[in-house]
Amino acid sequence: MRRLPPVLLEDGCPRELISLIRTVLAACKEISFRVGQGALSGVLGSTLDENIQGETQKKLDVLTNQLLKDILLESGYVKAIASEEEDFTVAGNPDANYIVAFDPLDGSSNTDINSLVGTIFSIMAAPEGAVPADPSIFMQPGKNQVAAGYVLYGPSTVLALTTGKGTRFFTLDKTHGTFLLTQDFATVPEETSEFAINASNQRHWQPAMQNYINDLIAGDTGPRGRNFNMRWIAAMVGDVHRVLCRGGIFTYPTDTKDPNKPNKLRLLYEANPMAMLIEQAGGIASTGTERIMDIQPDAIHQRVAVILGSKNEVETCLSYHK
Ligand code: AFP
Repeated sequence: MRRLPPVLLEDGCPRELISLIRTVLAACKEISFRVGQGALSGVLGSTLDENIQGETQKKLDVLTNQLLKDILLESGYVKAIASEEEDFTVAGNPDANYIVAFDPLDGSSNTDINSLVGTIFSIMAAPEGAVPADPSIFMQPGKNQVAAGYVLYGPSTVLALTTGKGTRFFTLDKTHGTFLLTQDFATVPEETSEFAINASNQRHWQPAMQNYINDLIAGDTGPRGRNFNMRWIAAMVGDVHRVLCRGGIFTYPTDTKDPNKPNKLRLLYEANPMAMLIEQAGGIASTGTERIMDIQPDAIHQRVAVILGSKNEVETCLSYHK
């Protein structure tokens, strides 16, 4: 089985970018071990702190953020980092060419029930002459990403990675500490009968999403004329992995539950990297009104509506929004 560096070299991926990806993965291997230790290493449960977004931090949120931050900044490959768990961007090496945005442990509330969690990352080139301490270097649309991926800590530890030449899966060989290529060029099936949404928010959705989901639930008695199945992992990384493996539509739409927070998922380190992985596998990623990767960000922790997955089903969902 082929290892990660040669696969990326064959793609013509710059050596510096490969080294940066390997640096991210070094931290992820450590995270995989820590998550796997669970209650044995005393890392489950919450801290007494909240992050800038008002969410209670899990102990593993703090630990995984520190691991990624330390290893990335020490590597010298990054000009700056942005993280879900950091209030502001953190400056790195002024001579480095890349910036990394990450969610160190997506779905961290799942750690307490031994369910799926993962690390999501997005890599972009730093603008020429940019100063590491300037947060505006992250204000680039997702289409500028040079690499994006996630590491899913499940029964096996799986990396989904794209450098713009398709989406691939690698599985961590835990005996040798190496990510091995286990699927070249993942493809999201165009058709699906599976959807993922937190249906408890239904009464807060906008009419377009209400109508779309009602029609899915009506199944063969409704306008779609066939039955649909629902799944919800409560960790985007797990839901997107399922969509990449066997198709589906995943959405976290705009809602009116909290007027100060109409959208849940973060653009820079959740929506953008997942959008790139999905598009590179033949799927679609939209907010309902525009392509996610076309959005010009204006804040590090900006949130967006997300509708992604199988091409035909996402297009059907978008037709309700017109
Ligand atoms: P955390 O990373 O803070 O655990 O949040 C996970 C998440 O942002 C995303 O991964 C899930 O799809 C979504 O939240 C789950 O939200 P619900 O609480 O509505 O199920």
